[in-house]
Amino acid sequence: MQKIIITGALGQIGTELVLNLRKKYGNENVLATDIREPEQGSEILDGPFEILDVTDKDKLFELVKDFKADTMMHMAALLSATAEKNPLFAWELNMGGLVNALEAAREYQMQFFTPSSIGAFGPTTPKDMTPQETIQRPTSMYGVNKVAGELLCDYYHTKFGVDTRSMRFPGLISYIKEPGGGTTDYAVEIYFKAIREGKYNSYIAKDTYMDMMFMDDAIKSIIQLMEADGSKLIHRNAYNVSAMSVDPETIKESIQKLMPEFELGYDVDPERQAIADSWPNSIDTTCAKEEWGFSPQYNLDSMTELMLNAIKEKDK
Ligand code: AKB
Repeated sequence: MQKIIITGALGQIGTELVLNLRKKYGNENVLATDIREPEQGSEILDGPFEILDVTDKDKLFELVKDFKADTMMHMAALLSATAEKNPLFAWELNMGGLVNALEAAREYQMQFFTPSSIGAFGPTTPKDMTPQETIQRPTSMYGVNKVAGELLCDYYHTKFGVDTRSMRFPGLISYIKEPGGGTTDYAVEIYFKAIREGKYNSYIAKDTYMDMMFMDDAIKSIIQLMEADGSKLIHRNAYNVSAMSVDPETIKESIQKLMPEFELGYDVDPERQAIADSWPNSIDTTCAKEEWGFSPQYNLDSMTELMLNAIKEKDK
């Protein structure tokens, strides 16, 4: 990786990915793109930025060519809850954008990364310690997009020799950029509300377990996977990765260790709950560990401490 183009650079993952890659490879070597302008004064503007709608193939090709990119990180997509509200648009954006990005990777011989998700699993998938290779019959549009995306990335690798790599992200927890439109977003909101209001009403029910991971671990994992020896990657599209399996009560207990006064209530949203119910309780990350050394640093309590302190700092 020397010249990297990132789509969806203003999203939850994209924002931190751009900042980290620029630290490592130099500001001028990481081109951030998004469908909208960054806010004035945003750190994203410390390096190159271009407006890009990923369904516009010509513009995408032109940017890759002019920047002489050797790596594409395609992050632009609608998340699960938003995709469910407008499934046809989600298909056009998530699949149309992906195929354009893969075509650019093929044409300009770029290494390629795009995230998959625990959303690629469905209600008939084994729920606990979900294996790397298993039944994938998701019931959400987002899940359909993710499974099709995994297959398409495999196809571009075997058919055209594109160096595609991916992982199935769990809910990602961060304080720099809040997520939007996901099912796992409650696990970020809970920390912000804990600091700002001392209480939170969860739209996900008690006893609904899902995998989560701190954003720093996600970013490190992306770089680690991209730098890994390609000949060792058996399951390149896409690896199960996770750092913890939690329900809202587990996070509450972790917060209460530092803020005993914190209160958690429930106001369950049936749409997002239905998506969560169709996803695994926990996934098995053995293949990622064995094939490229996946090793997350944060557990629930260390992440909770960092999140609460960072949000407090941010609000000062
Ligand atoms: C979502 O909830 O849609 C995402 C995901 C797990 O892919 N955070």
